[in-house]
Amino acid sequence: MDARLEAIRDTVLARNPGEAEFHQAVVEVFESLGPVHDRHPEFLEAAILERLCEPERQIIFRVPWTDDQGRVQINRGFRVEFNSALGPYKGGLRFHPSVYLGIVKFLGFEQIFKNALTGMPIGGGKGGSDFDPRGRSDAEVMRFCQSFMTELYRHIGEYTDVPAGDIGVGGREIGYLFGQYKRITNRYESGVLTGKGISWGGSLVRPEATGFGTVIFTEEMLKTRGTSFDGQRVVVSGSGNVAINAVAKAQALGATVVACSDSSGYVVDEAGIDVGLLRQVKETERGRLKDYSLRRSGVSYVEGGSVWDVDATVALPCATQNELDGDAAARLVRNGLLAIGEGANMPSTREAIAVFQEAGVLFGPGKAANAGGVATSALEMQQNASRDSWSFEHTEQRLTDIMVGIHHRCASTADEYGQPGNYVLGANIGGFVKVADAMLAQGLI
Ligand code: NDP
Ligand code: 2IT
Repeated sequence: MDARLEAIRDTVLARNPGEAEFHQAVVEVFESLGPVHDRHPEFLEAAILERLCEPERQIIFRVPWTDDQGRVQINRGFRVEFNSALGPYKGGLRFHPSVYLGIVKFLGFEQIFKNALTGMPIGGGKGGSDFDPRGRSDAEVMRFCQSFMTELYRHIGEYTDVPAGDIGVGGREIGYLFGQYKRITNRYESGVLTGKGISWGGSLVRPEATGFGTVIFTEEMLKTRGTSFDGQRVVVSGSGNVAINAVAKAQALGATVVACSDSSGYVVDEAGIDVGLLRQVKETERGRLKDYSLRRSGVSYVEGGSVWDVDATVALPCATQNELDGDAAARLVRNGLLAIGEGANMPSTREAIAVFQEAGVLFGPGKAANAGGVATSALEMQQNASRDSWSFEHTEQRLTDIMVGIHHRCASTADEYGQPGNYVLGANIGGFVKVADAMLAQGLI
C-alpha cells in the first residue's frame, strides 16, 4: 500500500479500536486507492480519506420494550450517518444479535461506495440493533419496532436519511416502523423508508432486487469469458431475502442451483432448488431450512458444516460477512469454480479474495454485485416523490440497466488503471472518485 495511505489507515484503525469488521472494510478500500492519489493529489490535500472514514453523525440509543410475558427487555439501537455527499444517507437496518458499532460502521462505509456506483442520488448510512427476531412473536417484533422508531424518527426523513431492510428486517418490520413514524410525525412521508408494501408506497421488484441484481452482475462477468449462467452448477449461501431471489434468477437463466444454507446447516438438491417450496418454508412459515429437506425427496440436509464443500462453477454468497474464508475459497477453486458474485456484504475474507484473484476466478465484490437492492430503493424513492408506481417490467428493466452500468463502470475503471478484470479495484476506485469529487466541490464540511 502507498506510504501516505498507510499513515492515514493507521490513524483510522487506532481511532476506532475493537471494530474488526470496520477495519477490514477500510483496509480493503485503501489497498485499491494508491493510483488514484497519484493522479489526484488534491484529494490528499483536502483530507478526503480522513473525512470519509469519520462518519458525519453516529447515533446510539436505548430500545426498551416488553416481551409477551410482560418482562422488560433492553436492546441497543444504532444509526450511523456516514456520508451525504451524493444524497440523503441511505442504507438498511440490521436486526441480529451480533450487531455492534463495528458491524454498523463496516456496512455504512461500504454503502457509501456502493451507492455511488449505482449512479443514483444517495449518500451512505446504516443502522440496526442487537435485537434477535428469531423466535419472537409478531406482537413482540411490533413492540420492538415501535420503540426503535420512537427514537429513530427524529434523525430520519426523506431529505435526510432513508433506512430500509437488511438481515432480520423485511416487509413486516418496515411496516411496523413506517406505521410508528407516521403516528409520531402525523405525516404520510412515503420517502422516509424503502421496502414498503406495494399497496402503501412500495416498489415492485424491491423484494427481488438484491438477489436478481447479483445474478445480473455475475452474468455480465460471465459474458466477458464468453459464457453465461445457462448450464452452470451454482451454490448459494443463506436462504433469506437475497439468497432466495438469487436462486430464482439463476435458475431462470438456465442454471441449476444445487445447494443453499442457513445458520444451522445446508441442503443439497441435485435436481435444482424448488424455489416455491423454499419461499413457503422460509418466507411464509418462517421455518428452518431443515424443513425443506423433509418435504422434498432426493434432498440431503447437512447439519453444521460448510456449504462451500459442495462443488460449483458459480458461487453466490448471500448470508453474512466473513462466511467464506481462504480454505473454503481454495476448495471451491480446486473444485472448478469459474465465478463468484457477492450478494452479501463482505462475505469473503481478505484471504479468500486473494485466493480467487490469484486463481483468475471472476470475483464480483458485494459493493458492486449486491447494489441492485439499494438501487431499487432509490427507484422506490423516485416513485414516491412523483406519487407514481411503475410496472414490474419497467422497474426490472431499470434494475437491469443499472446493474449492467455498474459492471461497465467497474470493468472500465479496472482497464483505465491497468488491471483489467480486477472488479475489486474497479468498484473501489469507481465509487471513491465520484464521492471524492462531490466532497471537494462542497467544501470543508
Ligand atoms: P435475511 O435476514 O433475509 O437472511 C439472512 C440469511 O443469512 C439467513 O439465511 C440467515 O440464516 C443467514 N445468516 C445470517 N447471519 C448469519 C450468520 N451469522 N451465520 C450464518 N448464517 C447467517 O437477510 P438478507 O437476505 O436481506 O441479507 C443477506 C445478506 O445480504 C447480508 O449480508 C446483507 O447485508 C446483504 N444485503 C442485503 C440487501 C437487501 O436488500 N436485503 C441488500 C444488499 C446486501 P438464519 O435464518 O439461520 O439466521
Ligand atoms: O446493504 C444494502 O445495500 C441494503 N441492505 C439495502 C439498503 C437499502 O437502502 O435498500
